[in-house]
Amino acid sequence: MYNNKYVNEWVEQMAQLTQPDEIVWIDGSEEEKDRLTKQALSTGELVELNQETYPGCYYHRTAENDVARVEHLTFICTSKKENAGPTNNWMEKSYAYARLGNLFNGSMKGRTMYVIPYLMGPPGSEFSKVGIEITDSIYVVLNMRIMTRIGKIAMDFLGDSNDFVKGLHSKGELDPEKRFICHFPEDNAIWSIGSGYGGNVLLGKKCFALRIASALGRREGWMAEHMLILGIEDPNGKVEYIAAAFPSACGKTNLAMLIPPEKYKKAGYKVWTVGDDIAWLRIGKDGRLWAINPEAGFFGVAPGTSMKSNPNALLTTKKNTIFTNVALTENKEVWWEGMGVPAPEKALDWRGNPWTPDMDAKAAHPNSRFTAPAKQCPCISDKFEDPNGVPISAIVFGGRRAKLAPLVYQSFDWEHGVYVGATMASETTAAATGKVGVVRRDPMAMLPFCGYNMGEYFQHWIEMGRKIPNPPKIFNVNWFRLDDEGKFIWPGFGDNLRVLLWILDRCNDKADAVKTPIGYLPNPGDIDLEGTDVDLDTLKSILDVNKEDWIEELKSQEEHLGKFDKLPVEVRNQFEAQKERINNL
Ligand code: GTP
Ligand code: SPV
Ligand code: MN
Repeated sequence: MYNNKYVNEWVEQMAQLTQPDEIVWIDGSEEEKDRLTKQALSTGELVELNQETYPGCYYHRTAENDVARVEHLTFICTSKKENAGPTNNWMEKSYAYARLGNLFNGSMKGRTMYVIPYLMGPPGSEFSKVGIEITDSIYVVLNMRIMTRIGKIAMDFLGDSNDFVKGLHSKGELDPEKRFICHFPEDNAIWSIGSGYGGNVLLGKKCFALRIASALGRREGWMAEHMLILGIEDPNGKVEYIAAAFPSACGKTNLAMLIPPEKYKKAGYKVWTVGDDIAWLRIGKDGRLWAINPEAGFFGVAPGTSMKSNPNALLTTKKNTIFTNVALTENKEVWWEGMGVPAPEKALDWRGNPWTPDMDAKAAHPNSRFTAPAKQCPCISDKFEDPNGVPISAIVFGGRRAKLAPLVYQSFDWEHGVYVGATMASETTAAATGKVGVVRRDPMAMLPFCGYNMGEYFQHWIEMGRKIPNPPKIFNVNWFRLDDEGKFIWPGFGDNLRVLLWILDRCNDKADAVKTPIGYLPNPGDIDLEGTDVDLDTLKSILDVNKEDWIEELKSQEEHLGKFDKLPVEVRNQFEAQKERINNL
C-alpha cells in the first residue's frame, strides 16, 4: 500500500466489488518484474522466447475473439448523451456503473488484484498526469511496465493529491457478450471488462491518454491527439519537429522512425523519434505549440515490420519485448508476414495451431503487436523525456486513400486545416474489429478516441488556433495512392522524408507552392525524386486535383458534416468556401 488516502480508499472500494483473493501493489522494481514473469510462465500466460536471440523477450496469445479494439463495445458514459456526441457510443453514467458493476461483482474471486500506479509523461513535466490501473492480468502489468512509467515514480508525482485517473480492468470471462470498455470523463474513470487485448486493457493508452485526456484537454486548454512526434535534423544540426495524425495502422510508427534515403543520410540528415502514437500538446511560453509523448514504449503493429521497412522498430524489439499474436517458431523465436526473412518451415500460428508456409492462412494476426521500451529505439530523440517537450513546426494529417487525396498539400491557414482534419477519411484496418478496407471518415484520426462531443472537439481545435500566437502549419499527406493494378504509386517509408522536407521548407518560407482549391500543392519539381524510381509524370499523377472526383468527395463530406449536432460555424464556412472553389475550377 502507498500512503495516498484517496488511492487507498478507492482501491478498497474496488476490492470490495471485485473480491480478489489478494491485492498486490506494483512498485515497478526488477524483482517484481521477475517474480510476475515467472508466475505468468508457469501458467502459460507468457511463453519464454529464445533468450539468446531474444533476451528478456516473451510471447503471448490473446483469446481468438479478442485481437483488436472493439469500437462497438467502447462507450463514453456521461450524464447527458449530447456530451458524448454523435460519433461515440453512449451509456448513461449511472446505468453504466450499474451494468458493469454487475459484471465486476466478484470478477476477481480466486484471482490476484494488481494495483498499478503509472505516470503518463516525463517526471517533472507540467504535461504529465497520473493514473492508477487495477487489473487481474499479469500480462497487463508487464505491458504497462513497458508502455508507461509505473510504481513509485508515479506515486511520487501524485503526492497526496486526488488528481489521478481511476482505471478498473478485469479479464472477466473474456466473453465478447460481456465485454465493455467504458469511459467516465466526468469522473476521470475507466472501467474495462471482458478483454485482454492491448487497446482495450492497457488503460494508460487509448482510454486515458486519448479519451479521458481529450476531455481534460478541452477543460484545461490543451490537446490530446493520436499523433506521432518526430524531429528532423538537417546537416547543420538544426532539429525541427512534426506531429502527425494518421488512423490506426496507417503508418505513424513507421514515419516516426524513418530512415533517410541514402542521399540524405550522406548529406547529414537524421530523424529522431519522440513518439509513435500519442501526443499531448500545450502552448509554450514562446507562443508555439509544444508536444510530449505521454508513453514510455511502443505498442506497434508487427506484420510488415522488417529491416527494410522499419529497421529502427525491429531493432527496438530485440530485447525486453513482449510479442502478442505473432507466430512462434520451433526454436522459440517470433515470425510474421512481411518480416523480411524466410518463413519458418514449421511454426505455431497466432492461434497456437501448427502452421506451414504452404497454408493459405496467415501465421501472425494482421493486428499482432510488439510492446517495446521506447528507450531501446536506435533513433530515440534526446528530447524524448524532456519535461518541456518539443516545439511543433507542422501538424500533418493523413490516411489511406487509394484515390483522390494527393501525396501532400498544405491548408490555407489553421481554420482551413481544422476543416481538412475534420473531413479526413481513411480505409479501415485490422486495428479494430470489423470490415477492413472500407473508406470511413476519421476526423483527426480521433474518431474512435475522442472522449466527448466531436463537434465540440472541432470547436476546441478552432479555439486553440486562436490562442496559439505562432501556430504550426497544417498539412495533409497520403502515402497510399494505388495504380490501376492495385500497387502503391509512392514508395513510402524512408522516401516520405522527401515530402516532410517540403513541409518544413513551407514552414520556413523556403518553398513555393501551387494554389489549388484544396490548398497549396508542391510544384512537382520541388519534391526531390533523385534515387527513387518515381518519374515526374507519376509524381504529377499523385499531385492532381480532379474536379469531378472532388465534387463527389464534397457530397460525401457534406453528409459527414451533417451528422454533427455541434459543428462549428467555422468548419461549415470552410466547407462552403472549398465547395465554391472546386465549382469554380
Ligand atoms: P497504430 O499503432 O495502430 O496507431 O498504427 P500506426 O499508425 O503506428 O501504423 P504503422 O506505422 O504500424 O503502420 C501500419 C502499416 O502501414 C504497416 O503494414 C506498414 O507496413 C504500412 N505503412 C507504413 N508506412 C507506409 C508507407 O509509407 N507506405 C506504405 N505503402 N505502407 C506503409
Ligand atoms: C491503435 O489501434 O491505434 C493502436 C493500438 O495504437 S491500440 O493500443 O490497440 O489502440
Ligand atoms: Mn494508435
